Amino acid sequence: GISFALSEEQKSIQDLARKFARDEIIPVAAEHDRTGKYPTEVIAKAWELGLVNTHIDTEYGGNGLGVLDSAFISEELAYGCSGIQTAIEANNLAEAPLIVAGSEAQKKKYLGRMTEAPLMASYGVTEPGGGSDVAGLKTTAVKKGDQWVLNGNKFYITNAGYANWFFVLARTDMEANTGKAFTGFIVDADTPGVQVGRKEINMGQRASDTRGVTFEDVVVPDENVLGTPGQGFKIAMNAFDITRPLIGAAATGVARRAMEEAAKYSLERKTMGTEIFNHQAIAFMLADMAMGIESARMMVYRSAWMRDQGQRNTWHASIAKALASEVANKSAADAVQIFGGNGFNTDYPVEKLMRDAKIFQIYEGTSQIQRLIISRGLADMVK
Ligand code: CO8
Ligand code: FAD
Repeated sequence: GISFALSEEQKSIQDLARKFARDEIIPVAAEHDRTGKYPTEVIAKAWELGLVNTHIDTEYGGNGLGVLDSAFISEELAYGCSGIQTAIEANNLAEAPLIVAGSEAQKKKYLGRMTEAPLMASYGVTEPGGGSDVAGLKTTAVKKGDQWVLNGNKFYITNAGYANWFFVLARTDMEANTGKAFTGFIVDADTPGVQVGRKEINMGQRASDTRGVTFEDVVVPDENVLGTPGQGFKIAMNAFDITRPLIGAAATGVARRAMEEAAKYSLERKTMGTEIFNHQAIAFMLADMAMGIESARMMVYRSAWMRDQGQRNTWHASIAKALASEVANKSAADAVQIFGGNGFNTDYPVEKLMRDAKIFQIYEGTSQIQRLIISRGLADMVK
């Protein structure tokens, strides 16, 4: 039957991540946001505690956590700073295609490596020409003997400046339909021909590292093909079934932070002879935040749990991701409103939350793309 209770182990994972956010992330978050400095030290400490690369199986040196367990961590880390959390989460995304389709040898080599040192990895799908239309990607890989030669440009790749290896999606068949036209590759970052661009200056989540990557005649051995040639699109999509619930969890963390900061402020700030919390217009904004957060978290848990049970969760993951990212944006914008002029000021915590929240509606599939998946699923249900 249904249980909403967390096990003792789940509570301790959540507590560990919550304490880490409080002690190690929150004190440095504003500085990383201001300077854009990559949070190498924070990530190394999180890695020591097992808060990075959470899905890697014990067989390869990891903790083998499920998606639900990872969601507890994502919410807490993002509560501290979603820029730092995104840098950490991007490893999970890069590793997801290997978890979905990697061979024993690939997992041992590339996932094993991530558990031996605090390395970073990147998921390279989006290109300058477009990210929503994955079927329209232009990067190519051509087979030459027992090797592949990759050419193309990827853009907005998280962790690219620090990645030890990349998951890269490339077109390998010009004629085949989408489901068979692409292949996924693992590409070592130090392979000749891999060129990483400058760090992009983003509106929010500024601790995270986003760059373009160029592949010019990059030679990749056959053994680095994920699954079989032609399976790449499905592998890339299947990876999102693992990570979209986690984006939802992170967005929930940002929304919760906004709610708590705004609630505390509203109980201190006075106007017209009373705390602003006592003006119903303010209290109801807070109530809306609570409604959104509780609902978003339930969808995150449900979609994560489904994946852990081996059920297809694509539809639920899209609902969780879209809902939570919209709750985060509304909550952060309302928190700024509740802080008044102080909300607009960088000495207070909520303007950062508003800037950070926006990306949740864009990366890992925009809100429009999630609605495309949700509405298509709905059509299938009633057909
Ligand atoms: N699992 C398995 N197979 C799938 C899945 C899935 N989830 N989804 C689709 N497929 C299969 C289909 O069944 C179909 O198979 P077949 O050909 O056998 O029928 C085939 O794949 C093609 O599917 P579609 O017909 O649905 O393909 P479309 O071209 O219509 O495209 C989408 C579908 C939904 C529009 C897809 O292109 C999409 O999801 N676009 C958004 C891309 C996206 O999310 N990009 C994110 C990039 S990564 C990123 O942003 C990282 C952010 C920061 C990282 C850090 C973490 C915090
Ligand atoms: P476009 O696809 O050009 O979309 C433009 C607008 O049109 C959007 O509003 C979109 O919703 C809408 N639209 C497009 N198609 C449709 C449609 N069919 N129906 C309705 N509306 C539509 N990518 C990676 O591969 N790896 C990463 O690590 C990564 N990290 C990122 C980090 C950051 C900070 C950013 C900004 C992006 C990152 N991305 C990454 C890329 C991200 O996934 C894409 O930006 C996103 O998927 C949208 O693609 P696009 O920017 O090309 O927008």
